[in-house]
Amino acid sequence: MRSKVWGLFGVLLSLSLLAAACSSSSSNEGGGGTMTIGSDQANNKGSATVSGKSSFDIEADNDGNTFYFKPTVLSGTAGQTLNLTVKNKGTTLHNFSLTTDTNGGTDIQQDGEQVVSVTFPQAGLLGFFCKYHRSRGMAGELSVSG
Ligand SMILES: [Cu+2]
Repeated sequence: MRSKVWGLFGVLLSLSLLAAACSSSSSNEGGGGTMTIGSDQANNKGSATVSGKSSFDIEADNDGNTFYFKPTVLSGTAGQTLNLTVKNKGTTLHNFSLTTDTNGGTDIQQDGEQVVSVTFPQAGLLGFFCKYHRSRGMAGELSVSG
């Protein structure tokens, strides 16, 4: 009798964990841990497919000591241009810089947002980062598949 009750509890627990996993993946795919982007080790907060879109929102954020862009990977098409609205949801000043930028990129004040026009590469990936927290994993990529 006792083991039967615990067995049922285990099934219910597994089901609720499954449900949580499904709901969290609906807004963006994957994420978790870190990933290598060029010379950066980025905190991975998932990916989004932006092919065919002309605008998209991403978060520049920090939770405690974890600094990140969410989603971290934007998958698009070769040469695609995209107006990215970068929203600072964190507790400090953040920045959006492409690795090809030579002008220091764009700062985004706390609770503020900035629209940045980006162009996807012809192949491979183009990295971006926050110049203030790059060494803490605040980086991401514009990725072209195929
Ligand atoms: Cu930052």
